[in-house]
Amino acid sequence: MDNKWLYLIQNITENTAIACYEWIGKGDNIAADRAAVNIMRKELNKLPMNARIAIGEGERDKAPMLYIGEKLGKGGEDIDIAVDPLEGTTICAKAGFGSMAVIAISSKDSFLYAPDLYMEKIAIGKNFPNDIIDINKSIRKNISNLAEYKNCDAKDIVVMMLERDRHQILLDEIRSIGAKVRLIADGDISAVIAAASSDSDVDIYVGSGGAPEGVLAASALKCIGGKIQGKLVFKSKEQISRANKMGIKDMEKVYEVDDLVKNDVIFSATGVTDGYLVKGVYKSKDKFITETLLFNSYQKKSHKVITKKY
Ligand code: VTB
Repeated sequence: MDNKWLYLIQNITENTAIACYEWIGKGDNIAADRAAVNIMRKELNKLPMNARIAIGEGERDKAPMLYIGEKLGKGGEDIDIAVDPLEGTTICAKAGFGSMAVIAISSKDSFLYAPDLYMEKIAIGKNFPNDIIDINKSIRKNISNLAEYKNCDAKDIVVMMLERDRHQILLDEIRSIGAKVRLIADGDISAVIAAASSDSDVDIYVGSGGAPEGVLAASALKCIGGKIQGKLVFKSKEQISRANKMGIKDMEKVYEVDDLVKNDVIFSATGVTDGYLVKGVYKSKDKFITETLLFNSYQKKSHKVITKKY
């Protein structure tokens, strides 16, 4: 990976966010996602690369997809791409908080090649000892370890999680510990990045969300630091055999950043609607103003880039 890709990728998430602009608050998730996918595919096809979608949108959404295995680009360097053209389609449709256009690129076979399943996740920021979190331990233990290391009370710990029925037991347990829970409607890539960033008050992200979003979040953490552990969630024999065919043998494996993204990576996320990390795209006279998080792992650089485009 080198810097020439940084701005090419930034340009794509910016243009994708701009294409979503007309669908913000229109109540049509599918149209918003389609607009994002179409422009992202068109823009990716202009690049000098021999690229493959390693992490794409899957069957879970039944949305217009950039599908796993799809080939893109004009020819050139072998590259693998992870995309979430519109992370938070419902957020965008409801003009809610925190939708983004997201891409990560890396060398061939760098991203975990996994089917579109759920993944249990736990994530924190950098500069913690390695054993502070353990996805196989109770949430009580994880929060108390974190509080002890931070020299604070468990009641001061801020936990971010998706508001889902499947999280009720986890939520009750966290509340019984007394920690503060910030529930979000969608968008767990942002949530993991927020947990990893020192300029957010979120201490830890927990819960199950999409596995593709887990790989994209790990791409960001590979650049900015922080720790994520993820375990794929299998709900049927069919899902297990599909994963098996994709090379996954250990169904209990705990994936960390370097398992999810093996090599250097570039990550770009442009806000569609205002969120914890970036502002959403807005129009000022005839220009679109966008805010983008642009990270790379080889220089450990993270920028927030504000761009005006016609
Ligand atoms: C999360 C979230 C996404 O899917 O991964 C979630 O980050 C998991 O699926 O924004 P459910 O909605 O079924 O819980 C999204 O909400 C949408 O892709």
